[in-house]
Amino acid sequence: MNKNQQTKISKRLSLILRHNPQSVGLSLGENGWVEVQPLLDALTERNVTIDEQILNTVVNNCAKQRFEFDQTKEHIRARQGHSVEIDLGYTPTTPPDLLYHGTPKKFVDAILEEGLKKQRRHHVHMSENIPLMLEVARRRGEPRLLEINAKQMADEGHEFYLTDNNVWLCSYIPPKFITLKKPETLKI
Ligand code: HQG
Repeated sequence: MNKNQQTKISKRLSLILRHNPQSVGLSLGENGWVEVQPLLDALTERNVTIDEQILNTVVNNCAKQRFEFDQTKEHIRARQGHSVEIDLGYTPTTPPDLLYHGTPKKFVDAILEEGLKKQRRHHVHMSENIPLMLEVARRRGEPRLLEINAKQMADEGHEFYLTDNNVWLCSYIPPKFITLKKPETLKI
């Protein structure tokens, strides 16, 4: 299976496991888990050639590690990024002092004014990985980096969650905790 085929399957999995399980006649179970076998059957019925081995390959090779199996390997879910209403069951975790969020230049003014909103997803996504955040920003335009004073936010009672692929989640970030990093300091 080449990279293109893997990307195609990964995108289809994202669609099903984060946004539209009904598109293949499924629904998300508790904490977002879906049974593997019905998922494989549903995809196969829709001419996506996939078996357990291919699914393992896609999940393991995914650079962002978006998906995870449970311990029995009978269930799979997306680790974050959902738009459907689902409780992922994450417990609040103390964040590092600073976190980062990448966004295109065109959104910066609004964000500094209104804060970072989760938009159609469940949470705002942040990371300690600056290059990754810049890559996320680049999806939509000229990248900008926002530094989040996570320690102060946590001290003031905001809750943070950490996924197993090291994405930090939060429901909203008020402007006072956000600093725009100067582009020249990042060599972007
Ligand atoms: C922006 C993908 C204007 C926010 C990515 C972002 C990531 C505002 C966009 C993951 C705003 C929402 C998440 C405000 C926030 N005014 N714009 N007040 N508040 N925004 O896709 O963080 O590959 O929901 O900056 O790679 O870009 O799918 O969030 O630009 O890791 O696994 O509104 O999704 O991961 O966009 O991306 P998104 P995101 P996967």
